[in-house]
Amino acid sequence: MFSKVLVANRGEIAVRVMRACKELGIRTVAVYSDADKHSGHVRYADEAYNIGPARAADSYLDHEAVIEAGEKAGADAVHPGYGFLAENAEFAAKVEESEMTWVGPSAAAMERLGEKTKARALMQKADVPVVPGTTEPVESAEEVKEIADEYGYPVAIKAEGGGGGRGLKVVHNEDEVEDQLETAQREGEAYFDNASVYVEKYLEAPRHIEVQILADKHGNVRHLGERDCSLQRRHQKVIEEAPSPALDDDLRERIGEAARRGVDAADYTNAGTVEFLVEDGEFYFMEVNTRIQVEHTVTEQVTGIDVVKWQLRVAAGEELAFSQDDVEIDGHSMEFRINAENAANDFAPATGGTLETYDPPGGIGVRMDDALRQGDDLVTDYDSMIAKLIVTAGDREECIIRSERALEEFDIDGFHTIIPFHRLMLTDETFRAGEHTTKYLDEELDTSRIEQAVEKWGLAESGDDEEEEVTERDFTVEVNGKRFEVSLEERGAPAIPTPAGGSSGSTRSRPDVAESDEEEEVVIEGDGEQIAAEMQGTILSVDVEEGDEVASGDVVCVLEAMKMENDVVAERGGTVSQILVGEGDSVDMGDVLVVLE
Ligand code: MV4
Repeated sequence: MFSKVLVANRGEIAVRVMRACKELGIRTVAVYSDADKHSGHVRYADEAYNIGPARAADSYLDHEAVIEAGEKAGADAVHPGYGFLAENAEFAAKVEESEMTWVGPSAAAMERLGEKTKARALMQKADVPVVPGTTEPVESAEEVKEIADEYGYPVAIKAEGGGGGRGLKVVHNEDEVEDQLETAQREGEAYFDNASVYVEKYLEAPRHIEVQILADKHGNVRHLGERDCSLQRRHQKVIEEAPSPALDDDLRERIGEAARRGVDAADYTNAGTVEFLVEDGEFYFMEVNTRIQVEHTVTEQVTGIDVVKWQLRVAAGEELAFSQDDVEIDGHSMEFRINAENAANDFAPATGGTLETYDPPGGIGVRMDDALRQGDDLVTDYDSMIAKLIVTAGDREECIIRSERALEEFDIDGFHTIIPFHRLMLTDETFRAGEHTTKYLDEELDTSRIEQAVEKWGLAESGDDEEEEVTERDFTVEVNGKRFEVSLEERGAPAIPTPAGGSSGSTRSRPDVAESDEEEEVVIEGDGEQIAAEMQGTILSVDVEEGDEVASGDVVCVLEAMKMENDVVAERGGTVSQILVGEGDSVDMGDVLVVLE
């Protein structure tokens, strides 16, 4: 086994990998950009190396910087996580050529499966059903039309290098062929440096089903069942689950075996995912992801198999210690991506903020994969996913109820997250019935329901948050022995100075609230008369100055409360020694306004 692994990633997946390393007795090396100096994966690692500026291209994507850090640290392997360099065959080859081991499929296997038409041809040969279409790139509109005539419209034109919906164009009739072909080629060139495209029959409302694979270097290939990732928004997965509510045991068995066969034929090692589209009881190969995926967690939950640990073991040459029959799917698991986005504003990512509160859920069936803690600043240079909540239970129904409970417990403050959206989904009939397809969120869900969900479960918003200063105070009160949490909001007024001394017993209590910088501590001196507000209100005028002599009954200031002007008068009289308020100030009942001596 390795003794030291460099994790070429950040955030939750870097911590996830390091946790597996720790359990295997492997020391861990983090790499980080300037933006991640204080990030969770850096804190977690045994040692950490700065590999460059915030921009990913200058740090996490810099092949030489990552390899150099590994060499400096004396690491004997590199784990890429997901994203960044994880599916970069060129980088994998560079690691293979170094002293270090690449924890992933060989660069050659990545290349075999990276190009979509090659992968389709390979799968077809291994008797894995592929979407009807071409296994050779197409070049002309005429070719596209011929294929469409054979299978019927709509057809999809897809970029060879494609992924994540980019370079995917749907053609509904002959008139659209020319434009869409050109667009797909242009996008392929722009995003993947590859203008080559191919054509498939377009399935109108498929489900996205993917199968987790593990393969060792001794010829053993196992599948760990499927995940259902049909709940996607603009090609971003939102909730993933295992097993799929849309498969019966027969289809489940056939799809798992097909994935296993396909990967076997590709001479593939390490972890991988075979993606399928499923429609009308038929399944079709789509592509292979040659990396650990975000949603691997739900597979781990229902199989009890630690996929990341096995990635490390098979990379080190160990043999898979379980047979296909040993793999049993037990219970149900869902993963909720906790993205720092405002679902009510078209899922706009947060542009900054601090985790004022981070209080994740716990208890039975709850797993948190994250890399942050309360007080951290949000790093916005990369993706918006800050954590994953994984909930596991005996069956799907219990999993939904447990997820509602866990999401209700989840307390995050400082920026928006999509927790309200998740809570909406758990009440959504289509999702609860497991009937959603890949077009559900983009084409069918009524977006006003998202706004309502954010209103109901989102950040407590201060009405007009641009202009108004809102001071919030939380109190715990007991009434007849029953506990109540009381939250008071003070709007539109500057914060009130706190009389820190105050012997009269009338100074108000102030629990831990964030004090604004301008606020000064006020110390009441002497033991003369303290004139306090008898009710909460606003100071209309202050009618005395320091040093003034006042007699019993003299007005010292005017307090507006409940739309009435109230004279605040001296009781005993004396010399004004301190004035603690000014015109326009808001005061609470009991606040000391003027002190006499
Ligand atoms: C398709 C398809 C329907 N028919 N191919 C989208 C991302 C890319 N990797 C493949 N995608 C699709 N390919 C055929 N022949 C529908 C999609 C698709 C989709 C697939 C999985 C999950 C969500 C999706 C959302 C829209 C379209």
